[in-house]
Amino acid sequence: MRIDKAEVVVTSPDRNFVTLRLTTDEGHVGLGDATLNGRELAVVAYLKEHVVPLLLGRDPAAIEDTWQYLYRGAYWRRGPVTMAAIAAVDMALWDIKGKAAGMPVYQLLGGASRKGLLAYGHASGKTTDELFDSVRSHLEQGYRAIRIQTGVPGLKAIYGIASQGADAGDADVRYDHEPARRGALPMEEDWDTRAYLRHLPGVFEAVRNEFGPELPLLHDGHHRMTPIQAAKLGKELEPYDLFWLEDCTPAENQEALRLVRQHTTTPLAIGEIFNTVWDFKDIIREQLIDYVRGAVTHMGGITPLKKTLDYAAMYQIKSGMHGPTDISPVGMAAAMHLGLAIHNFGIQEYMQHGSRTNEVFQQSFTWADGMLHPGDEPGLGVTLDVDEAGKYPYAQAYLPYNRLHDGTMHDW
Ligand code: CS2
Ligand code: MG
Repeated sequence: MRIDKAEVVVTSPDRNFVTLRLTTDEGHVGLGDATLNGRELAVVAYLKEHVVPLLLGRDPAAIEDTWQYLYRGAYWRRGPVTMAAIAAVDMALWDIKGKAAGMPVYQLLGGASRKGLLAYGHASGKTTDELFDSVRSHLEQGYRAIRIQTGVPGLKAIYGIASQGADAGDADVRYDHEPARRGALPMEEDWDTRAYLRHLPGVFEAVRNEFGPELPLLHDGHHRMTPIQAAKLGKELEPYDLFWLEDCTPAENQEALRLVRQHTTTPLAIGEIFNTVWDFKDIIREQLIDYVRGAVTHMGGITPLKKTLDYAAMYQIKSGMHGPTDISPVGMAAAMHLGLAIHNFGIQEYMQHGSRTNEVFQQSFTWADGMLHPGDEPGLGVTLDVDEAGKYPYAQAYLPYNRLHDGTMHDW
């Protein structure tokens, strides 16, 4: 079998997606997600100009060798653009191998280690009442674990608040929040860490009082605190027994986590912007995190993320794969297959895609009793309707950025 066609499909049904579509001379089709939010076209160029010419005529069964060929052969390794491109190839090859074998990918990865995947959804609100309504709506939709994001008095627009979309007049805003805004330039948001630190513990107290002690609650600090601020928040949230506090400090300074660990037992999740096992190596070995947030789409594929999670398992660190709407249905399917097979599965993020997206990508996964399952279709279980995709051309969209009151740029 040989790869004899490689297409890079760009579509923007509810948001931009980049998908690699490989076809073999025996007619098997493999899909791979290469979506890098706000920088999509850079990956398109990397794939079209540099990777596709290398794939034609190759044996699709040689997944590991192809991965090494694209990683070592590039000379210039790592980084979000390179690793998203390699990830798409890796996913597409696993998809083809599953179809050729007549098996779902999780069976190729060692079979199912559980019935399904506990998943969490995004509840948010500018006010506590709005937040409570959002939590209730998630419970009604079957979620059994919920991420809590709240507005902060005095701040106009901050990360993770779905209703801000409605304020900005987005016609088809759902309860989930898509951070990348269509338009020629990124939106500026304001931030004040001290105001956030004063406000958040009270919100978690209110949520626990309203919804009880058992419901797993998560929060995303979204890279905004200094190490000592993160230590303080982690400590003050301990009474509310969080499932995890995510991205509490910018991830470049990994030593910061030693200081956070010294002060709090709140579990820490890190890594959605990481691209290789090397980004995780030290914080795993030093037991500085409890959950690996790496996504198949941004970590170079199923092949390297499985190796990273197998390494994490030695330290009893679990998976918490990134799953917002900018991970496409193909990337989500790959995460579900990997999550079902590994032993050290923790939880899966699950922001639901929009209706147009679900028409472009037909998916075989199931969602029941708060758990996802990738389904038992051969391969990844996703079909891309290229004609439907063609209806939605790429639309420039940027993630917002942050400025403090004095105008200083801050992590968004
Ligand atoms: C977030 C993401 O879901 C999360 O944990 O950190 O929504 C993130 O902001 C986006 O993926 C950025 O594209
Ligand atoms: Mg996050």
